[in-house]
Amino acid sequence: MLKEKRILIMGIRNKWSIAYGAAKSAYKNGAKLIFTFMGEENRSKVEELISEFEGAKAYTCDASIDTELEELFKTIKKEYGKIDGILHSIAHANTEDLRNDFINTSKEGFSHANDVSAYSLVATCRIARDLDVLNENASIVALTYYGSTKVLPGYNVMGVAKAALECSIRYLADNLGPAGIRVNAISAGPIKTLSAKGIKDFNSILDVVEEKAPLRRNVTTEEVGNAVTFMLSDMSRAVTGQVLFADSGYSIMGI
Ligand code: IMJ
Repeated sequence: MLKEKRILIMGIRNKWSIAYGAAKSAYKNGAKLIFTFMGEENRSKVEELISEFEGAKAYTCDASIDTELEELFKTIKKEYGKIDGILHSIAHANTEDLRNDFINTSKEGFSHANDVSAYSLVATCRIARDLDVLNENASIVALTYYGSTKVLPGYNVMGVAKAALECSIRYLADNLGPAGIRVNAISAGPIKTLSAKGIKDFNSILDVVEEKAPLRRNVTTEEVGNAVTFMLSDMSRAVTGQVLFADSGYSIMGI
């Protein structure tokens, strides 16, 4: 599905990352991969992780800093020319904001979560477009979660940030549509990634999905990755501005 397509995967950390599951799916489907990760100190770990993807290279990038995005896309343009797709797999909130009641979210914590998790997509799209890095028919995909529209214990300010991300997807899809560029999100079911570590009662959330979701099971990063591959591929050519749930159907249930 992604033969000859060059795909940038932003936000890989370890083998449990959704970005890694997506990379496996994209690679199996013929994509050539480029990665970004946070923190130069993680370089050797990430390089080892992506060594199974032939020809893949990794660049550090803090997507909440516009100048780092500019450097990244300048480098990509120089080394590869234009690209065909981007996966945005980036989110962060301060731990105290996921532990305390939402009402206590500080102004700084609120803007940090929105900066890193939502605005970074807007900046990524704009800077990639302005530097002419995106092929016509390029597809941009972001990851989101059910907590954007429903209250889940502890999701708090991340829910607000995901709501901003999903709404940004619609406005970005409108702005980039005339250039043939699509913007969509995949809403993944809960998965034990590093981003779920330390979240209290996470196991009981996984149990509820197993019990209540139509498919009666949780999802894997590779399954979410397959939904990402579909959105990155020409099979979804007519789809833009949408949120597609890869969640065993959990989100359709009323009770
Ligand atoms: C995160 C918090 C609370 C409930 C949660 C999650 N549920 C799920 C997640 C039910 C599925 C994971 N998720 C969808 C996220 O978007 C996580 C984002 C996140 C996680 C952390 C943990 C460590 C930290 N900051 C974080 N920022 C964002 O310091």
